[in-house]
Amino acid sequence: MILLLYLLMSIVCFAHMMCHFKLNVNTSIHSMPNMGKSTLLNALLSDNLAITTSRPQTTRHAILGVMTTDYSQLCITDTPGLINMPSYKLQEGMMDVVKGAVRDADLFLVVTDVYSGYDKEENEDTGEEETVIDETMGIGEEMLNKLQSSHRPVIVCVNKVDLAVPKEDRIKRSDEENANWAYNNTPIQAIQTVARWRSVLPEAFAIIPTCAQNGSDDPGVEAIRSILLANDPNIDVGQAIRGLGRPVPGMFHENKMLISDDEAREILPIGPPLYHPDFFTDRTDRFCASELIRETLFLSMKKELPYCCEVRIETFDESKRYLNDDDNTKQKSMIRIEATILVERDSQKGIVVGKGGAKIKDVGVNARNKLQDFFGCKIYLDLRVKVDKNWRVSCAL
Ligand SMILES: Nc1nc2c(ncn2[C@@H]2O[C@H](COP(=O)(O)OP(=O)(O)OP(=O)(O)O)[C@@H](O)[C@H]2O)c(=O)[nH]1
Ligand SMILES: [Mg+2]
Repeated sequence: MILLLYLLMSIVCFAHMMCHFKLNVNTSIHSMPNMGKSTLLNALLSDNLAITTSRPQTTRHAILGVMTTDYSQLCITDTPGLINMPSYKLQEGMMDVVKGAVRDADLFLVVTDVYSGYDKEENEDTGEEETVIDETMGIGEEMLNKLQSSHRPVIVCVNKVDLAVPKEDRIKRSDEENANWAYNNTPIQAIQTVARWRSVLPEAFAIIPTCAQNGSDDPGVEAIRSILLANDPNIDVGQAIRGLGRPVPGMFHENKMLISDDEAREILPIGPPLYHPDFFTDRTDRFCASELIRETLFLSMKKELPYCCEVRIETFDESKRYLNDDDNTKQKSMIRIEATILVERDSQKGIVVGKGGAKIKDVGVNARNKLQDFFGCKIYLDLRVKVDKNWRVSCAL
């Protein structure tokens, strides 16, 4: 009887929410690898859903993050970085993931950095490497054509604006101070990059400098979030834009320096919510656990570890995971995870295991801490390393 009542109440609540719902914004994030897509996803959602490392091609899957407010549901899909010429099956699979996300999106977020749009090329006469302009802004002709012809709204994030601060000044400041300096002084690098994006995407709704690394309170991140949530009467898009400091010419279409709530609302599609308000991601806990271990591996091994590794979760035992709120139960709550790190060669196994097992032990400790933070309970973690020449073939995206 109680269960029936609970069910009935849930249905009524959900139906009530549906009636008041105006928007369901389905947006996907694209760029070349390492520009900060996953960092931006996390900052927009104020959560650490997607792993981020300084290695290109960290993200291998489409990762959906959902944020539901009283007025909208924001569905943001992080995608793998674009690879113009995929050279093996895993990369081909990653690019299929990108194509799927492009097909489904109502709105595109393109993440680029303040130095995008330049390439290195060898001068045929001198043999020296020189910087040349890349007309496709680093995202390749195919993606650029798609953005130009899709008739769907595009927001470009000119990320890593903190790096536009002149080198000699950068060293003396924190990341946040660097970003604030850049917002208030509009360095030439940011002005040029915004202008170049405006010339290739004249219809882009907004081209906004961001420092996604500074998290959800970064003024650039807040400006983008306010546009995506413009349906909320408590959101003031103009105020969020003003928080960016001095306006950069070309930031908005039709030479505007500011946009209103109504203009932002116009680009947002109207529709019922796709997910229950409690829904946060389409990725399972097993997937998140394997990604967090992979992130720890990448961060602790730096360059000596090749890309050719994967983490497979063998056991994810939640029988002692209690989702109860009282402190006593929380303390007893535990998840038992057994995972295998797959590498392609014996030599790679040696690197991951380290001298006397020191490296894998280190990775285990760091990964366990991350997993404990993420799942909010104790973690028992058993890590093994195995050589599997074909893991890339057997790994399903
Ligand atoms: N300086 C600076 N670094 C940033 C910023 N945003 C992200 N990064 C760093 O850039 C690196 C790449 O970030 P990711 O979010 O993993 O990049 P990505 O585009 O998702 O990369 P792939 O998944 O490989 O395509 C990480 O080391 C981030 O910490 C930023 O605003 N400023
Ligand atoms: Mg990523």
